Amino acid sequence: MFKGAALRRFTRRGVIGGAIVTACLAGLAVAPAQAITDMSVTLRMSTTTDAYGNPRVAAIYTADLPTDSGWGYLYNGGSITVNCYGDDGSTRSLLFSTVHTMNTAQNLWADDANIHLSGFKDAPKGGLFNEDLDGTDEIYCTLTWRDGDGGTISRKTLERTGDF
Ligand SMILES: [Ca+2]
Ligand SMILES: [Ca+2]
Repeated sequence: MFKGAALRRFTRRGVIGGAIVTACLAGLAVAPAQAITDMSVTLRMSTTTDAYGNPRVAAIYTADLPTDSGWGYLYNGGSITVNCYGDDGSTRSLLFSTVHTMNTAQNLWADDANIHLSGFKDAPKGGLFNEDLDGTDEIYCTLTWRDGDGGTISRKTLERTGDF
């Protein structure tokens, strides 16, 4: 009898222990990805000259999204839409719009701590970014992250002013 009870206790412990180990392993396997809840963005304007000495203007933008599951989000269809505008008081004009995904651009990638975007759009000076005729052009961008489930985060860059 004693031997049987001890065996049953042992077996019960074994079953419970096994269940705990299984639960822990399952927990590890299905642990939710670190949710993306923030995004920092930057914009700078750069004026250069091309090979023929003609001036060009570039809008250079970045985004960083803290997450330890960046490649997972990108493989599941994560994207960043960049819309850049000229500011005109109560109105604004869309200068360009572009969508970055892992599959169509090499400039959207991840490491162990972040998803990164580094992109630019350039044009001749006096062209695309010449959004006002008074020599003071005001450019800003909104960057919108969309994950594969439809979750979004949007951030607006600082406005950059110059003769573009
Ligand atoms: Ca303006
Ligand atoms: Ca202008």
